[in-house]
Amino acid sequence: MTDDLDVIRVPVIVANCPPGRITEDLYASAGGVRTIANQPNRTFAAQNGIVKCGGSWQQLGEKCFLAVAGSNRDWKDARSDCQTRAGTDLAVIPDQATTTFLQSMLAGVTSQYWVGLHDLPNENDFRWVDGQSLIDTNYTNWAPNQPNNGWLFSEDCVTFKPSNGKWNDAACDFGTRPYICERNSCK
Ligand SMILES: [Ca+2]
Ligand SMILES: [Ca+2]
Repeated sequence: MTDDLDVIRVPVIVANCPPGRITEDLYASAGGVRTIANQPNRTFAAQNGIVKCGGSWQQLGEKCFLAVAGSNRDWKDARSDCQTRAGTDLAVIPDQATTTFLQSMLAGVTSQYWVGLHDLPNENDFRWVDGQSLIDTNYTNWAPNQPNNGWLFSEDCVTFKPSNGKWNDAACDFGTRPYICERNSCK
């Protein structure tokens, strides 16, 4: 046996990422072949820094999105479920291009989906899970008369309505919903 265990194969080229590194999990999900056993945390240099999302994930530029339906959760449990996947959190919608993409990804869907926007620490100071404020992104898409922080319950977590792309603040732990996870396609 003369196999060079450091040789990797280049995954399918479907997106342009900056030169860099990808995780083994992401590499495998992109159709790459694991060549080094028993090193689950090892990262591989991508020869051309290019990788696709893999599985049911949908790609927009350097981002991968996954709509999770059929196992509805409250907001915190939805976020936890996203975070069980490497490098993943609830989706951030920083611009109209992302709104349009998610609308097309969920065309015909009537449910409202949790996304990664909340004002849990400070009322009416909405932040994305990546730390960006709405001033940072300079983009909002609230439904009319939202956010209203509810009536009987405070509303500190935000839903995305695929049919019109609009946001509503909703009670984080009152009722369960489908949700959208996001990760970077290039690690
Ligand atoms: Ca609130
Ligand atoms: Ca509301």
